[in-house]
Amino acid sequence: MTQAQLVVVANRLPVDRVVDDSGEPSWRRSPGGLVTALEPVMRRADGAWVGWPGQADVDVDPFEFEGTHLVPVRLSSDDVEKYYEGMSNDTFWPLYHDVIAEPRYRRVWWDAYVRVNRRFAEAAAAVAADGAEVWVQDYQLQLVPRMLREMRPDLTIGYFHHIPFPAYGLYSQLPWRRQVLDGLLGADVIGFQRVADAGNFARAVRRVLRFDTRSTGISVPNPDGTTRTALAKAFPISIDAASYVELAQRPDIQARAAEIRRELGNPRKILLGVDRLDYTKGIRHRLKAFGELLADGRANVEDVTLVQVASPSRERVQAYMQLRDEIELTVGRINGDRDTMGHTAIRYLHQAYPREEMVALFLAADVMLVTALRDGMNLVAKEYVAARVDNRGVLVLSEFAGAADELPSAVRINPHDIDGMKDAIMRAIEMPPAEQGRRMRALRKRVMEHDVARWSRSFLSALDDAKAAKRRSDARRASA
Ligand code: GDG
Repeated sequence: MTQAQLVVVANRLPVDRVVDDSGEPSWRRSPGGLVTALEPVMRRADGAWVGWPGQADVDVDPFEFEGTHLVPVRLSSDDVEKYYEGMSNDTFWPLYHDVIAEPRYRRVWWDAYVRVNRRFAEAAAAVAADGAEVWVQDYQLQLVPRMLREMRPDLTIGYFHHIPFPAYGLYSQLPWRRQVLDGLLGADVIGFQRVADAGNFARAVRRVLRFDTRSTGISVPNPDGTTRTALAKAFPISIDAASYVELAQRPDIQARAAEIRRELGNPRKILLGVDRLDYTKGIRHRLKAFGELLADGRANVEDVTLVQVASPSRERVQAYMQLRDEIELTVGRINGDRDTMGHTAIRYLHQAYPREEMVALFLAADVMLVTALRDGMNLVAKEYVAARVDNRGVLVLSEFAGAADELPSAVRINPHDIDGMKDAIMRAIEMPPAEQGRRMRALRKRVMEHDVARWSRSFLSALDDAKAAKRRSDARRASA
């Protein structure tokens, strides 16, 4: 049985199951940034990755994949419905994104969440070597740190929260607010996207559990009456920036960008939105602003086109079905009112594209619209910036996306302020090349220097420090 020195625990394994023409199933690395960031680390550390393979009711044995030991966790279709679609995506997701949609609190979902979190914790406990480090990812697994600590007190445990942590006034709605904080505090290092998220978490801990917090340290009582300090701090995630540069420099992708412009009828300016179709992303607000600019005559379809890629997401959750209907109604209305035979107002694409096509779109887009109402980070903003090797293009960025903390040279907007957003879009459309260049160079400097490898290094080095501190305190206790 494999015993790993570093174990990643995430809802999904870093691979997708694909079936070739002859019907043979195999595994393909999934494209995400987390996977790219951790791959070299996992190879070096003899790492293991615990996660769901993505299909319900399927048993898969542990297997090796590109230097990583993969440990599949089985989910039944009932688990998927209650733990994943229910508790994770219909309770935690809306609650943690400031109740943009109404969270549903269902006790049967919570029971499934506890049960499935325990299954992940058991799988991690079984594969971790003595004294290993375990890194738990995201809101689907908030109880795993505590469960794992109880099963395996020798481990050093980290947790990273990819989405926002809300203000206490909202968090306090959660019927299981105490259990979730206790679950997270099983970790030695708890990472957040923004300083504000870490602050909200510490405040919730003070209010609900009455533990002392000081700067980034939280005093957590041990079962034996002593206390330990958990670190709760911002570690803003990033992208594999170099790989975007590489794609953006490829002649075939640059040619495709030019072709996209031609296919759209050579508008003077192309605006672009790329999002999972999710109510947190502010797609409706963006459409409203753009629709009004056309109606006011400040922009016209011969001149300006908005390309909106809305990749399919969580299609079995009610709120997402409704959102899709609303967006498609709005797009249909605007296009119906404004299109000409040769030009469209909004080219709406409810599809997922390969990364090459995404980068071609980034290169074709004069203005990138990131109008999230709430977003942990928003990697699309960073991907656009990394792809603009020509130092051109304008990023319009919501102050409610985590990325806004790091990217002050973007054109900043409050997506709730439709007039403000319209002015910002016009400013972006009309921005002179010299100003575009100044801003884009500053944005690129930040993204190129703070890439995802740096993010994982900095989190893992905090985990190493926690491990060293733990060894010292274990030694002290043994000699006392
Ligand atoms: C969560 C948090 C946080 C999208 N459509 C296509 C496609 N994408 C890619 C993007 C980007 C990723 O998916 C989306 O990442 P975001 O960060 O923008 O948003 P979430 O999915 O909500 O991610 C977020 C993130 O976790 C990391 O911590 O930043 O705040 O909500 O990489 O490019 N990629 C391809 N085709 C598509 O159609 N290839």
